[in-house]
Amino acid sequence: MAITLQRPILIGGLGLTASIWLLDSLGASVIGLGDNLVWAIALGSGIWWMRHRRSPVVEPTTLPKDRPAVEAAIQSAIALIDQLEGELQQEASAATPGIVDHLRSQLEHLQGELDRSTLRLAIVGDASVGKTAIAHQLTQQWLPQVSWSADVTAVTISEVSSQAIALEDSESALQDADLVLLVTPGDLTESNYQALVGYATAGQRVLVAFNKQDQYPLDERSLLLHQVRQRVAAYVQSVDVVAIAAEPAAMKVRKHLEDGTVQESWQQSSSDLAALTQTLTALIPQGRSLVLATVARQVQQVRVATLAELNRYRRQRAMPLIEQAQWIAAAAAFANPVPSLDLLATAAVNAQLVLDLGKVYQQSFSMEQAKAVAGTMAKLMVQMGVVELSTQAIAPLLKTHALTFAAGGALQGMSAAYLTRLAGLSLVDYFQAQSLVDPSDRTPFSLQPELLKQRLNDVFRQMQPLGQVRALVDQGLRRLAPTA
Ligand SMILES: Nc1nc2c(ncn2[C@@H]2O[C@H](COP(=O)(O)OP(=O)(O)O)[C@@H](O)[C@H]2O)c(=O)[nH]1
Ligand SMILES: [Mg+2]
Repeated sequence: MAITLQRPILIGGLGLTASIWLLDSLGASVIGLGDNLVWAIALGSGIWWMRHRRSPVVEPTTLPKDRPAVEAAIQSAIALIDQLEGELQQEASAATPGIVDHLRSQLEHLQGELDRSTLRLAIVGDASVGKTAIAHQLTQQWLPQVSWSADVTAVTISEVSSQAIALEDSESALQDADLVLLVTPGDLTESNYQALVGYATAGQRVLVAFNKQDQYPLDERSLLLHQVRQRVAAYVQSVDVVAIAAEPAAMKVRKHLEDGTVQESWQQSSSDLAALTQTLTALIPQGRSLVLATVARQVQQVRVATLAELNRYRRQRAMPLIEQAQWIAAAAAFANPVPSLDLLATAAVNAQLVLDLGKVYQQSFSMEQAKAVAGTMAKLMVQMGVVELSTQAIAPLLKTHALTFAAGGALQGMSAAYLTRLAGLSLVDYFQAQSLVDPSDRTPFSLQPELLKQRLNDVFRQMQPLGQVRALVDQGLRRLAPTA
């Protein structure tokens, strides 16, 4: 890899007299340092990236409700996939194989789902809470007497155990369900409660069946039901929390006979599902909107998956840009140390990098705006004390190395590299968040300094651990100083 200097603004932005001969003369060692320095910093940012990658993407939109809105959401997701496909064509080898086809076929399937007339009920809960018993009773007692409509012609019932969810991460019977019936034999456990919150916040209609009522004394039952209702009130309406006994245990009955003896026998009481079947029956007329909600939720999932791929790919394109810029900043500041921290910050954030990263994230703005962003970032970094902190962290590490060398601008070089990386990664985060906004809702570019500050703060914290800084300095110096 050779650094080609086609970026006059980049050099100009550094405000240095360093020119092409300098970088040429540093030649091989510059490039060598680049790889190791990048590697050292990447260690830290890699961990940072893994963490961020795993955090769920929460779009600011609420799910569409009626059919035209859901259809519009499908069209918008198609447009996003088109965009992904377009961007991937620039460098097809970087794409996850088959991703575009996969996303498209998912959407096609969902388009067909708009007319689905079979409602899907998933019964969820821990082992032995009575899921099978409930499914059986519903199939026997309830299904035969439901009055179907054009919208809903059938209900499929599937059983999903909590263990299966934990193992599978995404059990499809559960993912596909229009209705989730969570079964509990008492107050909800914490893990059940968290699962419920998950379904509800994803947009699923959740019902709670408080089963095995027969295990509680009559006078306690309504109090217990009230408690469960209270616990889930934020996510589930109280009519959707029902008390049932799917398969009550047989009871011992004592009969006192006339001759004074006592006769004992077992009596099986019949199942009591009335509250549940009543709620389910009332939901049948809402079948269409339940199906639409499922489609909307799944379209959203496709959208999130598309954005994830888009962001993965964009980040892949952004990293070499950051590395190159960080690298040039380091070499320049090393050869021509700037006297003040403010200048160091200015040297580290250059408008060309801002512009290039903006392009990767489809943010259109002018060079003037890019310069303004770079200026704002530099100012923020000084204000936040980031420049001082990173310089302070790097300086003592340099003391253990040859003094003459350390005096020669290594501090500035290392700091410039570190700060460029910080600025670049923060911008990537910032642009990534901006790109979640639907392009049609997007106003012309205007920087939101508060958000940018937040990103800087987050990324700085991720890059801070001393081990990372030390690795950077050690590796960097080994390359910069052949005699050290
Ligand atoms: N006492 C009582 N036991 C029940 C009730 N419903 C189910 N059971 C019993 O709980 C046990 C587990 O039921 P099952 O339906 O297999 O639970 P699953 O593992 O959730 O499918 C069985 O012995 C059932 O007879 C109920 O309402 N009351
Ligand atoms: Mg079972």
